[in-house]
Amino acid sequence: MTNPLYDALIAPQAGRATPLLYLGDDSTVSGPDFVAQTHRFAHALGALGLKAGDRLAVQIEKSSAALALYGAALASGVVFLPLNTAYTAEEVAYFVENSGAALLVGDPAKANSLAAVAARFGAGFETLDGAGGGSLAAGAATQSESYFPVARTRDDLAAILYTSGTTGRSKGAMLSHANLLENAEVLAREWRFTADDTLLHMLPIFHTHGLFVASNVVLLSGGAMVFLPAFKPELVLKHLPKVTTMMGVPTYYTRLLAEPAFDRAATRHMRLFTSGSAPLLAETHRQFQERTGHRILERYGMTETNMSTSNPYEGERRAGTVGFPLPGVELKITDPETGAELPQGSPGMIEVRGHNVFRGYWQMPEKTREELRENGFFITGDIGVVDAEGYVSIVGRQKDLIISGGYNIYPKEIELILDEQPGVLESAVIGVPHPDFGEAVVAVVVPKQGATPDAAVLEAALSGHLARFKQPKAYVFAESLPRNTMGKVQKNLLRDAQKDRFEG
Ligand code: MLC
Ligand code: AMP
Repeated sequence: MTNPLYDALIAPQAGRATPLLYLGDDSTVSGPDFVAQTHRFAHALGALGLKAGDRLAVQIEKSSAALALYGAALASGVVFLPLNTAYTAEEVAYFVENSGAALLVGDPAKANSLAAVAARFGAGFETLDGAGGGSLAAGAATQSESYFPVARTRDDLAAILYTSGTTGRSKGAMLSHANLLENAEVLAREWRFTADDTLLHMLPIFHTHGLFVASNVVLLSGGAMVFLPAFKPELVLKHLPKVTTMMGVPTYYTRLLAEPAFDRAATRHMRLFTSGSAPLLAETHRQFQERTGHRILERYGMTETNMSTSNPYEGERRAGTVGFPLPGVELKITDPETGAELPQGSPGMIEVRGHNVFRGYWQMPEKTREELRENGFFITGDIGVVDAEGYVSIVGRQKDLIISGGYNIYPKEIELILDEQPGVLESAVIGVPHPDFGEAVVAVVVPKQGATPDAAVLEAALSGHLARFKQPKAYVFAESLPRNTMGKVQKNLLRDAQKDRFEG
């Protein structure tokens, strides 16, 4: 009996002699303890009635227990569905309903609102806090630390990660054991991860980057992690001497460059810094090298595809590019209108095919057909170009998407709520350059005739519905929205008009 991800990521930790996790309070978690906790959670999930294939939605703080719960889902064949801790109860409700989750695990601090959400959709509810306490942990404490993992095939689902849709409704990307395992294997090999590595892990573990790229690669290669709840530049400086590698979104690196102590001496023993989830400015790449002597390795991926391209470990890491397609990944540039392949050097739609490409959107066959071709190529929505040497650059996006500090924000979701507010005729939400977040959300609002909607009132109206990071950082009032002859709002004109708003 086999269970591909459990066998590769979790089981081997039982045999390790050195700590797996170094935590922020200077305590450690050994490999055998991590496996024991994983097993106890797996029993607890079973005791709550979860069976293989059921969905487990979690909105919990990052902790070693949270990682063990992910391991428990893998072990018991339960499909893991992690959610951003910033989501409101209303946002969580959609995911629980859409996925048909059997159980929601939430932070005790939000127990009232989340328990109500779970009850509304017939899911169970348990709690787990950032210190490893809560009802789920209490239920697990008395369970056995031996567990026989449930058999899974490579095609069975391991996780569903929701990614927002351009129509405003999120879609659950179904990821199989093979998707996650093969991508982790390729990344570990390409980036030379071994048991000698310690990764500085400060990313959230509810997205592809922190959970699959960072955690899976380290678990697979037998390395260790300094596992901290969130990114803080001063904690990077504190923990840097203990680690060999770090992964981050571009905001992490621009914030580190603002720290004078982050220099050549502080990073001299590091072997690798990687960046992704959002564009790394060529200027940041250059400054980073000047300050530290290291060239950041930039890679490109998305929820539906895991990682698709990477700059080389050996060879030139070229600023402003995301490198080459990874082994096992085919990438082509096509005409966004016709789907026909374009010649090298022409910008167009990036399409990818390979072991990394997801199995479709959960219970959305039509959406799946729109984006995943029958021949296996996934239409990413990113516009790219391939140079003569094969380096891929992302030069734009066809999807109406804002990436702020590495989080994706879909304008439509915000516009739909703004348009319902009293005094608002219509709105257009755009992303404009921001020195810290890369892009920041700006709402352009057209008042109804005679009305004078107030930014503070609009902000208050959004706050019950949307996570704080999605809410506009500025409101602009306009008499009308620019439209082309087809009646489509010309967001590029709005972006041009607002492009210097946050830049110094
Ligand atoms: C926090 N805030 C943000 C924000 N993060 N606003 C816009 N964009 C963001 N990303 C807001 C909060 O709502 C709050 O608002 C204020 O900033 C301070 O909150 P905070 O929690 O103290 O923020 P901070 O710790 O500084 O967080 C910023 C960050 C974090 C960049 C460290 O956002 C982060 O860790 N991002 C990583 C995202 C990530 O892992 N992405 C991977 C996706 S996977 P106020 O107004 O209340 O003060 C993927 C695939 C791939 O894309 O290829 O990897
Ligand atoms: P998500 O849906 O959260 O997985 O985000 C995926 C999107 O992030 C991609 O479609 C890209 O638009 C963007 N992205 C990821 N990595 C990079 C990168 N290195 N450069 C530019 N954009 C990136």
